[in-house]
Amino acid sequence: MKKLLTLALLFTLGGSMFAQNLPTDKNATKKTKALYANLKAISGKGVLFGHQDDLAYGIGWKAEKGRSDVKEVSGSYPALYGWEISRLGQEYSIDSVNFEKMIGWIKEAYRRGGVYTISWHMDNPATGGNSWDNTPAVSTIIPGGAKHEFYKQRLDAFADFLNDLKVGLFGTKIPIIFRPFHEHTGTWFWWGKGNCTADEYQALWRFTVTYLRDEKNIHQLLYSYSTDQFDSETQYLEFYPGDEYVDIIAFDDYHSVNNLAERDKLIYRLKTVVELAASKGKVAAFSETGAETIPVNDWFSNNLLGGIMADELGKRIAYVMVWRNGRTDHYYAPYPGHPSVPDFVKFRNDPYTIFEDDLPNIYKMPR
Ligand code: BMA
Repeated sequence: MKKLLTLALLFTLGGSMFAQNLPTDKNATKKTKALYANLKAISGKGVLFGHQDDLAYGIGWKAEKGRSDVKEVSGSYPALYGWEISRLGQEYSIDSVNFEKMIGWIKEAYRRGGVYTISWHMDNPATGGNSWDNTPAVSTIIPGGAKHEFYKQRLDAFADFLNDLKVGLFGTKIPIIFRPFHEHTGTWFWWGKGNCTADEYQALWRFTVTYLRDEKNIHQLLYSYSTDQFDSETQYLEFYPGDEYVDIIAFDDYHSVNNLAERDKLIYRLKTVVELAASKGKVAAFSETGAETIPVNDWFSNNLLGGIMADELGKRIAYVMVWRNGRTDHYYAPYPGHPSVPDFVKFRNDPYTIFEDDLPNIYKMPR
């Protein structure tokens, strides 16, 4: 409770300084603007903790009401929930999450004050293969490309999905941090480095934002630009589509965080996104990380929080998210009985980490 009150006060103080900073979508909904202002206000005061597919499944269970591995080991749900919409339009996502149920979970946790981010491992539109089929395809879906209409239909399906994410008498739309075409500094996705040019990537990004916002009337999105590892600002910005199209400056990294000898790289990346975000009036984030099967018992307090807290600038990211608890050989958050649980509880109790029950009303504009 004390942690909650302190955070509420800090949000209020921080918010008043930043309330003028709006998302790129001038017609963003009130709640989307409030979420953005609060994410800015939190910079330097705490970091939201997130987990992919948290409510959909965990180790030893699937789609059971109220369950969450994070909650079962720490007492609270995460503050941020990641969801993946690959195969949107079919019944189940690539990770076997039923889309109807996903909508239900998103509404449920929104009512508790949770925050959302959505990624999209989109199938390769040129070949019909999956997102790891890195046959060049971006040029085919940008305006003028042979598959452009097909891509618009994918965005139409996404817009329908977003329009279903509404609650209350007035159909309030749930704000979502949308993180398309992620990890593009890597070569493994069809939109990644080597598989399209920077110009093509930027054209794709700008078309996506413009189409959803101006044609589909979607005003509940914050757009997150999210690279994989990078070692210079030039590399980070190589595919950057422009300040008018990005709200959140982020990166994914499963490497430097798992090799303590590379901590300087992690600090550099955290600092870089924080500095870029500050100079552009945007939010910085560590959009994806984790250690598969958590082989190190103090990973959360040492590798992750230790890395975040190691530098006064680097710690100013707004959130960090670990990946999904998919299988007994592919999980990133502890589950009951896992040897890293005591350390995860320590991480959860650290005054700097924010779980769902530490959140103030993040959808209310700070004064
Ligand atoms: C990857 C793995 C896959 C999953 C994909 C999309 O990192 O977790 O099993 O299908 O993300 O969520």
